[in-house]
Amino acid sequence: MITVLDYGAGNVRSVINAIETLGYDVKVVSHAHDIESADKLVFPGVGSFGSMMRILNEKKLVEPLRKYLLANRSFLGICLGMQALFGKSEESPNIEGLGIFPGQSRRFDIPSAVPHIGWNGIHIKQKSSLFNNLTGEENVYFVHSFYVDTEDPSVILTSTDYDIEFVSAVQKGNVMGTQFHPEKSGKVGLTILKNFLADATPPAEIVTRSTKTDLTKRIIACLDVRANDHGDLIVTKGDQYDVREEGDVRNMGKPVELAQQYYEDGADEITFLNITGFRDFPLEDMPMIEVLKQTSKKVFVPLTIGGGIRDFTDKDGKQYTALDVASEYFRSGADKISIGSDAVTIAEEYIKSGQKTGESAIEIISEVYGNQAVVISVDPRRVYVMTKDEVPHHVLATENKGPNGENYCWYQCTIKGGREGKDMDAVTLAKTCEELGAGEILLNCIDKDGTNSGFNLELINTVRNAVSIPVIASSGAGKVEHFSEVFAKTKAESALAAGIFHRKEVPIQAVKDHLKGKVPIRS
Ligand code: 1PR
Repeated sequence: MITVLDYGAGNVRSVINAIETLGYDVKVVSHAHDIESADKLVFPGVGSFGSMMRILNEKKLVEPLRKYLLANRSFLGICLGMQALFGKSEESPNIEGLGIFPGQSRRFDIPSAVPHIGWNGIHIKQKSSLFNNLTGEENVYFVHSFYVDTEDPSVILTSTDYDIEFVSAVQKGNVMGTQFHPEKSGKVGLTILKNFLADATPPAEIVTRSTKTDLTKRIIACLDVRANDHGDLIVTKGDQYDVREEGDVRNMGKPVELAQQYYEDGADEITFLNITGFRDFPLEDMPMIEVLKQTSKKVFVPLTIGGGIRDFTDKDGKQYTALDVASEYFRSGADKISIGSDAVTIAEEYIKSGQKTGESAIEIISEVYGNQAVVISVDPRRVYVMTKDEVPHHVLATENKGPNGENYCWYQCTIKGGREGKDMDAVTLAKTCEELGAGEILLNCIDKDGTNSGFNLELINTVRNAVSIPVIASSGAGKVEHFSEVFAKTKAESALAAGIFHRKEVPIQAVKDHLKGKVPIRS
């Protein structure tokens, strides 16, 4: 029996699913005595350092945890669960951690994008059983803005390079912690978890890599999901957001099956977009939640879900907040949520008032679950203009001349799946949402969607250069060369595609094979 400490803040379901997949039963801590009686305790920390410690204090779990750890009993802290082992964090300066190891968590202050999101490698520094059956060259999944800075080098189990070399796992005796997420690191992560759960014997030699580690470029498979006219939830795919073909919603397959297939094929992440979420409220439309639950039992890479994350009042007058929707998504297995339409409204209000209210969905969800959990889905459409100052927006010189010979254009944000254009450009939306606490931008392009003609490089460059959070390039992938092109010509951290994967024109592995040797990639 494995005990999992869930303080109710995020996606603990993935950890439980991973442990159960490995054949173990799970008991979730509900009282202090569950910690005392645990044989093995797994602590997946999610959210912010301050809210984690506040909840642990409220639930009177801090002292039992400290006692457990000081007795050198079997423990694995994941992400924030590892950072909790230290005394404090710059994330919440006035809040004390567990203080088992000396040191504190610091915010990355580096030129590269923060959060550090994606697959990176590790340098192993101790003979730890955690890495049995691995070569030391593997990549594991990270998502964090803070890293631990310890005063005791003997606790460092692994380090990772991301502009600086930072501590990515710690171990002292039976107390271990990983900054990365084994439960989201595919088969490698399951091996690491299994080594912990099975009390594997430490190796005689340390296996380690000779070269620096690199954050790899992520390849993301996207599944646009909606009900068809018979009410079945299906994966669909549009051409410039039009998902109907001869009147019917195009049916590309079943959501859970396709997601599992893309996981097996090597996708670094899976994104579900509930594309009618703007009209079908997700907490009434429970099949999407069920899709997520089923997928997270089988897919051990990060899952993002978007669609319908907004405040809502149902026909009986019951009110739901965007945080309620996001929380349900996280509880059901999502690692990140993506906000589309509502982000534009939030940005408009913030720009108008110049005041952060702390109450918008972006601010609240990033406060509770961390910035890295909040993705903004931008759905822009190109609008041509004759001159640079014809409109009060970010206008760019375009290589694709307009129908009347226009040399300039701006990218207009839309809501409701492209149905409504707004008086805001994509750069302004991305920058404003970053300011409000978003951790990543999913940059679609309606003009490119489904065209197979390549990513919109000028749009991606303009947005990526305007923000310091990671950008996912999306829309237009038609062949493997489009992926090498987007990574060579823009600073996008990842590339997302849908149609070519659904139509089986290009397997994910072919994209990876093509990129190998050109950019860092997870094999
Ligand atoms: O507005 O918060 O409820 O979120 C709705 C979400 O649904 C948004 O993220 C929005 O992008 C998405 N969405 C709404 N309508 C559509 C549609 O297609 N009719 N899909 C839609 C967006 C675009 C991409 C697509 C890429 C790659 N899908 O995600 O997967 O363009 O496609 P390709 O590789 O085939 O070119 P809210």
